[in-house]
Amino acid sequence: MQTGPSHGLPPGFLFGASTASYQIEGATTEDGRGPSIWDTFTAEPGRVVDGSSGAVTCDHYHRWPEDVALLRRLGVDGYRFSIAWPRIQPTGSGPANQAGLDFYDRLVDALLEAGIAPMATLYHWDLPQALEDGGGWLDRGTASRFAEYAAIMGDLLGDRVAHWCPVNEPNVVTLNGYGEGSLAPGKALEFGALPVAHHLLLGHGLAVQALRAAGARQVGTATNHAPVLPLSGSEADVTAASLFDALWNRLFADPVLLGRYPDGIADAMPGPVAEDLLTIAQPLDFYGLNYYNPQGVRAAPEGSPVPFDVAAVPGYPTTDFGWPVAPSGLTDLLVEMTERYPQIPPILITENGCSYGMGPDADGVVDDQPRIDYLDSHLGAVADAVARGVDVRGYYCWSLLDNFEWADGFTQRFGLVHVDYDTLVRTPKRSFDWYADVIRAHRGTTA
Ligand code: IFM
Repeated sequence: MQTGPSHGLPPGFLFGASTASYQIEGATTEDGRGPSIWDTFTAEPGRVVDGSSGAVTCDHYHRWPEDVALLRRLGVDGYRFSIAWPRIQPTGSGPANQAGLDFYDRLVDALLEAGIAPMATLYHWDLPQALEDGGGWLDRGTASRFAEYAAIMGDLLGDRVAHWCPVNEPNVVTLNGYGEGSLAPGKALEFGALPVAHHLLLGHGLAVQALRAAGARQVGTATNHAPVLPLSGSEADVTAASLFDALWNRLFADPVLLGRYPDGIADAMPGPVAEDLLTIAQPLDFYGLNYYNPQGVRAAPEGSPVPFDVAAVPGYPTTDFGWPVAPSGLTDLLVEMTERYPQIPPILITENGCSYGMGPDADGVVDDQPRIDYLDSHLGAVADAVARGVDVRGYYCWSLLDNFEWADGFTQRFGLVHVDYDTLVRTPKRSFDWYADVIRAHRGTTA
């Protein structure tokens, strides 16, 4: 693994940082924004470990000029943010809310002015509550509403946004949001959640078409992937791991990249599946991939609602979230993706990062050396994959800012910038300066 200032990544490699609307914006009741499933979910006692919500979080809605200035100082090539659908269409359909359009219009112009290429995600989990009330992603109509919303955003920003990611982590929405219920909308439907996957995929395909019709340049994905490892060599654990791999990784990548579902899954899907798969498998300009760690899987005990148990893979150091630090998993994943899908377009790492809880010391310094080590080793892992022939074109660190980490509230800090949630003061951490140096060194060595 090659580490060090420039990591030996190819010339033109993009360095970026990522965020998401509900996790950083706050201002959930301002300027006509409608309620989202995350406003509802966080209001239910016991859903979020610290009882918090995204009502204020980093207050990016008001402090975005300061955040763009931070991005400029960081020197990134690109910034991945998400658009809050309920700011654009407060009930998920119908005419656009001008104040919502204006917010993203200004943000994109400011990024371009700072020399930063905007990457926009259309759906990073904040579904308008009105759509959920009509069935949410269990309802095919939500995919059509999503395409209408994509067309609105394509018309507004198609000429200025460099990269589009229609749906963030459809697997997490399906499995955690509708399958086991730890994320909004908090449904525990087990295998009854499979139609959600189909409608998210259909929404992705329809949105790609709508964005292209509006003149969008580069359209891709932002899918969470993980190498899946059986926790023992037993036949039961190997079978359970293979099923989980099909659900976590292949359920989304196979339809998008191969135009078919993994064996046995198409029958569980609603609607005209064969026809829908033609829509889902739109050609893409890049494949956006989010990686954090490998997943360990063992067979579940008799009588469990699903036949697998997911657990941390032992033998690795862990982040403050308890997630294994396994950079080689990223190399393995990238190599495996290109072996499984030889026609995969160029890959962008749309998220990678780690949670460590350090705050400012008496001198105001946030010494987060473990984050530097994590990012360094994962950039090295990307370079290893490139050396093995994988076409990776960029890396977006999760996250620019500490932010609202969903059901874990404010207990996990993923940012290059520390946020004091009482004062909203931003303090760049040591990892911020380190990442800025990496970007500068890369430009210097490959210019
Ligand atoms: O914070 C999340 C992000 O919203 C989606 N990908 C994983 C991150 C860390 O859990």
